Amino acid sequence: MTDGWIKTTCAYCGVGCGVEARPKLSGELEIRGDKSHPANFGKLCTKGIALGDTVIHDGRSLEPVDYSIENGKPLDWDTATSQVARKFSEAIEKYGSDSVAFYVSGQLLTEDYYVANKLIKGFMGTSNIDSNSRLCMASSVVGHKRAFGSDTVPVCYDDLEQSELIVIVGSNLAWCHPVLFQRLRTAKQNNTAMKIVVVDPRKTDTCSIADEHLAINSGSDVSLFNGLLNHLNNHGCLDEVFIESHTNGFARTLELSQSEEGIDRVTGLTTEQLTNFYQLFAETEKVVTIYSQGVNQSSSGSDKVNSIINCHLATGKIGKVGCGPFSVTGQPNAMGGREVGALANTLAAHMEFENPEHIATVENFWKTDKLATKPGLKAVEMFDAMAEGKIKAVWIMATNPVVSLPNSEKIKAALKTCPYVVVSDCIEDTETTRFADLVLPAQGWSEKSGTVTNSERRISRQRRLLPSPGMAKPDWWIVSQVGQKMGFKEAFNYRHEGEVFREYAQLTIQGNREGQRDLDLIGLTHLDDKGYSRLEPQQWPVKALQTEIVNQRLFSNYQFFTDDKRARFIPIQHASPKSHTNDEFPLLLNSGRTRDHWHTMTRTGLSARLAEHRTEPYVLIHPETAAEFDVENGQVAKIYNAQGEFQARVEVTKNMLQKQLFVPIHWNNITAKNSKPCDLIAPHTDDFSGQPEFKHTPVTLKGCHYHSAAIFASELPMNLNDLDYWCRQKIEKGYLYRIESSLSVYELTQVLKQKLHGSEGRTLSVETGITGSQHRFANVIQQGLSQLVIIQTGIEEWQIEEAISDFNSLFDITAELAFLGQRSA
Ligand SMILES: Nc1nc2c(c(=O)[nH]1)N[C@H]1C(S)=C(S)[C@@H](COP(=O)(O)OP(=O)(O)OC[C@H]3O[C@@H](n4cnc5c(=O)[nH]c(N)nc54)[C@H](O)[C@@H]3O)O[C@H]1N2
Ligand SMILES: Nc1nc2c(c(=O)[nH]1)N[C@H]1C(S)=C(S)[C@@H](COP(=O)(O)OP(=O)(O)OC[C@H]3O[C@@H](n4cnc5c(=O)[nH]c(N)nc54)[C@H](O)[C@@H]3O)O[C@H]1N2
Ligand code: SF4
Ligand SMILES: [Mo]
Repeated sequence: MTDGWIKTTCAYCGVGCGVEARPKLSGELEIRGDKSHPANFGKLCTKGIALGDTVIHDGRSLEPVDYSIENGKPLDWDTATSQVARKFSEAIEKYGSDSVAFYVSGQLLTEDYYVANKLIKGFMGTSNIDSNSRLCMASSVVGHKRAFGSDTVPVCYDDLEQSELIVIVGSNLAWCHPVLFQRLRTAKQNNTAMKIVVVDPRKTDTCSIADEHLAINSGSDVSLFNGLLNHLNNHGCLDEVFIESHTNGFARTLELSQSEEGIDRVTGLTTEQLTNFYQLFAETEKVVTIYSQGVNQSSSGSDKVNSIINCHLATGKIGKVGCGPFSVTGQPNAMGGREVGALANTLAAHMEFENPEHIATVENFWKTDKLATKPGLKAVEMFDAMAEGKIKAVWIMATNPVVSLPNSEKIKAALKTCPYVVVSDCIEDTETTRFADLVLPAQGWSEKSGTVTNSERRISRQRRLLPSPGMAKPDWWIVSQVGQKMGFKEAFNYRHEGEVFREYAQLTIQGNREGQRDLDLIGLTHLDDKGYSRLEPQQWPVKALQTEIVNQRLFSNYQFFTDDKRARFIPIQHASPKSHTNDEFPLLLNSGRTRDHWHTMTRTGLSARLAEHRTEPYVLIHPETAAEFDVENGQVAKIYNAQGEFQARVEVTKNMLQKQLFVPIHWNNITAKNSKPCDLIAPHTDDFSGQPEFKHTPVTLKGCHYHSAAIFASELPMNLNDLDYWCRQKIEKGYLYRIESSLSVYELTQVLKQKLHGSEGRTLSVETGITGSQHRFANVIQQGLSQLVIIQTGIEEWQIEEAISDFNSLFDITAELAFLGQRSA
């Protein structure tokens, strides 16, 4: 921490890169990678590098606002938190504890998460707290608990570099965990014997380092890995000593996998592809299988996870250097949420409802007689119950469910039905805050302070870098205030986040003296304020404060967290996804991520740099499918099914399998017209984990034949919902809208001219230039050119680029007339 550089952790993915930031007098942040951080050793990806672009205050939620009053009434914190306490208490009194719920997020810090879990499970007496991690990691949690008796990620990043074969299943590591991907690429360059196999229906950028890409049919991973288990058995490649000494359930598991039929047909792979992959796995000593949402987000997600773990157990490829199954986490603190236990079906700190001793331990520790003793509603169930009127008060923190949960219409209906909806967010206008009775302004990255845990169980500090705007407060503080006002003064009397962390660390050691549980932070229980403030990254279990970088892998003693300390094989069989294509909806919709955007774009949508990689919602489609459905590259197409519709620009590519479509999850009704995949996705879930099937939706598609197009650059966001198609891109001096319309050029010109007066009536003059079929006009306000519009029958990409640069560079010049004159000359 020299020269004003402050160490913190990236706001985005589960790689958990160390960042150094230096606030400038202007309020901007300089950003660089932290060379001493064991996750990234100084490297950052595009999103990490652009963190400084996103600390601007555009659209921030600045004060608590009561929206039950027309147009919203600003409240002070005391009134706002008293209202939440009163409404939740009233609901509990009248309808019982299970009538209230929290829906939280892997973007909370561990301290926030801990306090929220403590309040609802410990003092409101219900386990109706679930997290967006249900949409993300739940199947892995089930898989781990079934196999290991605990939610343990056994490997560390170092294992990737030491491995000889990396199997990447349902993960676009190159875009979603870019620094880990870079580390892997370097490791492969340094060790030419290292092999990489990618298993994904799509050919992604991750395949750029792969020796083999297995483009399996969507949803067929269990069949692939059951086939592998059989191959290992048939070719004498099992580790029989390991199976015999450290596991249970092998015979039954093998038997069931032997009944797996037609693996080539189910997976769509050739016998040669299968055999090559199976031989490679069998012959290689050190294998890591990385997996992510192509595995988890499936109606057989938990089984996919166990089919992978089964193969690692059968060959003893676990607990050893360079070996193991590796579920990479998505959000910066997905792991922290699992640790504190803020999921509906876990109690706290890796303790479980099924164990009476755990319940007693938590009850004593929290000094409460109100502890919930049974699991609560999982995310999809929670919103179902809400739609049925069973939830009377809900508090949503750091997640945007109207965009990210399946069947958006149903989520909206649920929120409308719920009598009291509180949303804590940093951003004022999200699709979810639009349904809130009360919006609470939360501190965001760079303002908040606490800890996060990355994919390799490494706990790092996020530090405060900048003052928070308006009245924004940390989530743990807001929840604590409500806890105190509900009458639990003592239990929520925290003065700062360090106190919360210490208490959480203490909880991890209760009843854990003999190492009964994997999560043990004894080495952090005595951290004083200075120690917390200076805390360096710590990889759990933390038996003693780590003063140097450690790389620990769990299960190296082959002792698991089951009663008999043996790992469990889970017998499974391939099951088809819950919905199927048919004549009406013959295409399969897959959804996922883009390199430079993050989820619902509330953050990355603020950076012009990040917007450049992908400027518009797109749909990837195979050339033959495009021809069959009569759509062309660059055309806007409509994708639809009985539930909803979606628009995006067509990108024809051989990287897709035939009859499959891929769309990004980022655009939504704030940033585009009808470009939200969850409008189409049904809430089918995995029976064990409750995780939704986001990657397998039957749909169909048709091209849109619009008559006119426009570019609209504007200093301020616009409301264009009356138009057929629009999407928004952040540019340096404002926003760029791409528009397509079924109106004629003339008609669209008239409509868009009306929009010029949108900016608070500050218009000084409107100038129009028409050249040939091109209509061009601008709205001039006081000091600058606030809007620039070009309308034609079609817009070319070069024209857009030119318009952006015109808009950015001419922004400060008052003489727009000269500009327009020049352009039409
Ligand atoms: N740039 C960026 N990075 C992110 C995020 C972001 O929003 N943007 N979000 C973070 C979060 S929260 C998460 S959870 C992670 C997600 O990280 P990933 O899981 O890597 O991302 P996705 O794009 O959702 O899906 C991964 C792949 O699964 C494939 N897939 C679909 N169906 C199947 C199948 O049946 N089998 C197999 N084997 N593969 C299939 C898809 O084609 C896709 O390429 O990313 C994290 N990192
Ligand atoms: N179709 C489809 N849907 C998906 C997925 C998919 O692959 N396909 N993936 C799923 C997965 S894995 C995930 S993780 C989810 C992500 O989905 P969401 O969690 O809904 O997405 P975000 O945009 O990250 O929402 C975070 C919100 O919290 C706010 N926020 C940020 N920091 C803070 C903070 O410190 N405090 C508070 N109170 N608010 C904060 C942000 O402004 C934003 O509004 O999407 C899921 N939905
Ligand atoms: S890899 Fe993930 S944690 Fe690292 S800089 Fe990129 S987004 Fe941030
Ligand atoms: Mo996620």
